[in-house]
Amino acid sequence: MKQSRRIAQAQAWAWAEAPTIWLLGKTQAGKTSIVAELVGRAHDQIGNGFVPMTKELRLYAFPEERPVLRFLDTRGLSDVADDDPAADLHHASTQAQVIMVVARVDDLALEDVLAVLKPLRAEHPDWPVLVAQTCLHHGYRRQDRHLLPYPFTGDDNDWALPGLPDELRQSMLAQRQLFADLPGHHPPLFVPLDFTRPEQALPPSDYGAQRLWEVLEQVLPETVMRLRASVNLSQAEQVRTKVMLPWTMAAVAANSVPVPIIGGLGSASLQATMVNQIARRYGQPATRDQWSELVAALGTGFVLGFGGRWLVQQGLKLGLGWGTAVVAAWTFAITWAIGEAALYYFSERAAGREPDHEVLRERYQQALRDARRRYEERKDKEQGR
Ligand SMILES: Nc1nc2c(ncn2[C@@H]2O[C@H](COP(=O)(O)OP(=O)(O)OP(=O)(O)O)[C@@H](O)[C@H]2O)c(=O)[nH]1
Ligand SMILES: [Mg+2]
Repeated sequence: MKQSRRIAQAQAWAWAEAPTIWLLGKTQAGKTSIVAELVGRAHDQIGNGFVPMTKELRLYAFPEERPVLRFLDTRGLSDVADDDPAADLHHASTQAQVIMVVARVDDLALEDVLAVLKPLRAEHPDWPVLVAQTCLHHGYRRQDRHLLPYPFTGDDNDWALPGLPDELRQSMLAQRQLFADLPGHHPPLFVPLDFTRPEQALPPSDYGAQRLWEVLEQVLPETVMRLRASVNLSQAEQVRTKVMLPWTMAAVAANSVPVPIIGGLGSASLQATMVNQIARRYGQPATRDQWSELVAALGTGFVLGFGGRWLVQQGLKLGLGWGTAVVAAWTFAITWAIGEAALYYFSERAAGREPDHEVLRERYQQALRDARRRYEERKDKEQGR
């Protein structure tokens, strides 16, 4: 993905109050059921399996009082055949940042869905696409039950699962193949699930819900951070989750090592943009003077210390290329630490106090240590999955 695109995406997510996930699918595919399961509302809007139910676009904020995520439930596609769906679809496409296609696993007639999805993905190649493959038990024989614990990973391993009913294997594979030539940077993420009613006697009734949350976590890292910390976020925490984390992740993804710090912070770097946004959050335009003070306060330790030493010892001596794991960890740590320093600096200014340079340096050093741990934890968690 081009760096400019990544920046634009990070910006969009950092600025959006809560990212919106668009549920797209044919009528009675299970869209509203997913909303109901994830946000705990809309149960009365679920259909009977035959007659189209959802009649208009509906936005569900989650949690309701302090939304960090929104689900945009839309009418089933075949339901809009008699009138023009273009306006609805256009409206949805301007609201959402993530698409969740919902399809019954045995439904291979997805032309209508793909006709909407393909041009959309061509226009926004970096939008994550999830495909919820619902109603798994449609591929079961009478005696089959859900495989437990939930085994699906959404990739080729799914075919080799012991005990997977043949019919389900075949339809799941055939359905995934329909998405093979979807334009865009990444293939869709498939999540098989089955949200049943108690009388269907297929426990658990939320089969696959946990996996769906995990996949959302993968595509919306900063959102999930917010979700976890959504109760009573202090302003500093808000800056961390809404500004620092997305920008730090963008810096890692874009491989944007903050080298320019050696000669002062380059104004075009992702880190500089992050600092400007932090300043703005505190109602403090980051002036040239403030920039100089911030960099000067960090001192030679900042310029030559962690970063400089690392560059010389690791980067140049060992000839490590950009893009290695070490560089990623370092980029994460230093970007995060710059954010912490800026957070302290501008919050003090906003409170009408002179930032204490000693404290500023301490914050920076502490943040470097914390950030490295934070990064290792993230990585371990991802690899452990
Ligand atoms: N067994 C099972 N039933 C499901 C699943 N998802 C949905 N259903 C059932 O399918 C029917 C339709 O579900 P809805 O969630 O209303 O589907 P929808 O896509 O919102 O439908 P429209 O609003 O009409 O477009 C309901 O009877 C649900 O209980 C699933 O994963 N497993
Ligand atoms: Mg519905």
